[in-house]
Amino acid sequence: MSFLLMLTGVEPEPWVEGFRGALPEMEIRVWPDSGPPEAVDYALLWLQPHGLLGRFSHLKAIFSFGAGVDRILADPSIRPEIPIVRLIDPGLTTGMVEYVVHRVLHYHRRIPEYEAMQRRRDWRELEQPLPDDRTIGFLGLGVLGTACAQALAGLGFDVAGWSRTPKKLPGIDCLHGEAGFGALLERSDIVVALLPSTADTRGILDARAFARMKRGAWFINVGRGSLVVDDDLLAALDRGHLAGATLDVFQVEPLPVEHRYWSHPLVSVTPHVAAYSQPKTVVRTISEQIRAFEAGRGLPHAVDRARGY
Ligand code: NDP
Ligand code: OXD
Repeated sequence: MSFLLMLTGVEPEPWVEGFRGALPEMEIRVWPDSGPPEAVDYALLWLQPHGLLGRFSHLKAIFSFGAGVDRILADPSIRPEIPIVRLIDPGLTTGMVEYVVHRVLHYHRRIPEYEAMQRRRDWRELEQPLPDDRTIGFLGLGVLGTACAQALAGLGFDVAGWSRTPKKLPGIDCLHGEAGFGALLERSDIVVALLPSTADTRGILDARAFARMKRGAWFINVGRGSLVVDDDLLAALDRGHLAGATLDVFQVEPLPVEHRYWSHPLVSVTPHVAAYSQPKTVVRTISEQIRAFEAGRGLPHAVDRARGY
């Protein structure tokens, strides 16, 4: 059996070492050294060049190196019957919770204003609302959205979330559907986008959506760059409707050097690092799924291609 790692921009050594230890019966190969294509049983993909997967005629399943599968689903060379498994991993979830909680607290505790005051040598105390006076609204209440929402509810924030299907989660006001989308935007002081990129979500954060957000609200995008109409976000920031944005994901990555986001005074940019896949947890997560699949127990985290996530 052979397991092919096709990981663009990722140092392969720790992954090869990890999978060799966890799956000793499997030959671990690193693309482009895939060996005989018909011998490849499984593939692990991150930012794979499109068009190459068709030649692996005996592929049993594809694993995503990340939680988002939009780029894998867009590859026309993947046969429709091959299951694609998204990553649900404790390390990934921890990273996302840390990132989102950090950025919410940054805005909640008025750190951007204190930083501006420091530049003016201005020593004053600003009025500080309590967490339950702030509403944090999550677009997306999946594995990651729910973990972040629960962490912030645990800190005392008023938390709401929006999903495609109705949900009940303790301590979180769960909304769904068209009406729920507008209601969430209108009541939130900080909006966190943690949606996948699908036919239904691309461009969902446009001028109309930003106009529905409270004046002075903050926006955090850790889902996908394609959710946002960039010019509309920049316009909402420029006219002072939004107080600031934290962006970890972009339409084009790496973010082009000339993009306005890099230098906008109200925008914080990070290079798609909110959550990160690490061998320490991910090797075990994926190896256990391969073993379970080989034992006939299925692939519970296989994505629904029609739904797009
Ligand atoms: P999940 O699949 O667990 O959750 C997706 C959520 O989005 C669900 O609540 C789903 O609703 C909701 N959703 C999907 N489509 C719609 C829609 N049309 N209308 C309303 N809600 C919708 O994904 P994860 O939580 O694991 O990850 C979310 C995304 O985060 C990933 O797809 C990826 O793009 C991004 N990500 C970014 C990372 C980074 O480092 N910046 C790292 C990891 C992930 P329902 O519950 O009803 O199905
Ligand atoms: C992603 C990830 O899907 O980093 O963006 O996991």
